[in-house]
Amino acid sequence: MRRILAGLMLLLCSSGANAALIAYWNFDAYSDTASATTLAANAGVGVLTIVGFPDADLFQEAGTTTNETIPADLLTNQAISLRNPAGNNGDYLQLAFSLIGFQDPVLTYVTKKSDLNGYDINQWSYSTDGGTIFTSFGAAVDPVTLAGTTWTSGALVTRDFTGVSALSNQASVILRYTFNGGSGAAARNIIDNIQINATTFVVPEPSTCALLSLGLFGLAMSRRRSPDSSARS
Ligand SMILES: [Ca+2]
Ligand SMILES: [Ca+2]
Ligand SMILES: [Ca+2]
Repeated sequence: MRRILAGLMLLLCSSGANAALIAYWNFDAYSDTASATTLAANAGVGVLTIVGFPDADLFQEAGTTTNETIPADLLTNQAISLRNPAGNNGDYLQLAFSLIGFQDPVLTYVTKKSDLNGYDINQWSYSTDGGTIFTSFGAAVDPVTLAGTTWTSGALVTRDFTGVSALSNQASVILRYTFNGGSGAAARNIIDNIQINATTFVVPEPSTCALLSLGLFGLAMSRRRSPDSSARS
């Protein structure tokens, strides 16, 4: 009986919303010379900003098709490379976008560090007030160590913000990625194919779902109580 009720509630309460692409960066044609620090999304709507890294520490490097979506990276081998860990610990990149009409964003991207001197404590945080207050989210990312141009499946990173209601239906969402833990000047971290997907915003209200669930719960409780109620009285 309880299983049937749980199934019923799940049916009644699931929004059935599909994930939609909010913003995507593939670093197509990212350039060593005069490296951009502001990048419009290649699909969807969003702006990636790099703060702190000088041009001399920003490069393009061999990327991957892992986590690539439409449009494809025309050069297929472009990723962004962030160097000189000793000089840039504490610097960050951030993704700004709107979640109006959306909730439960999921962030995915591929990343690796060239060697053990690369940034290995990279912390995501989020803001919904235009970038004044940031809230740390999840464990710090220690990217897989991969020398040269190789990529493996271990390079795919996911940060699932599902259930972070503070982000739901917000006009100004910023996800910040702060680089730390690096040493030396030669190491670098490489990032490619950043995606943010989210589901349709569902207005939280005492919905049919909640009322029905309450009713079903009440029914379950009364059924549970009835057989032995005489023994207790
Ligand atoms: Ca790419
Ligand atoms: Ca550069
Ligand atoms: Ca710096």
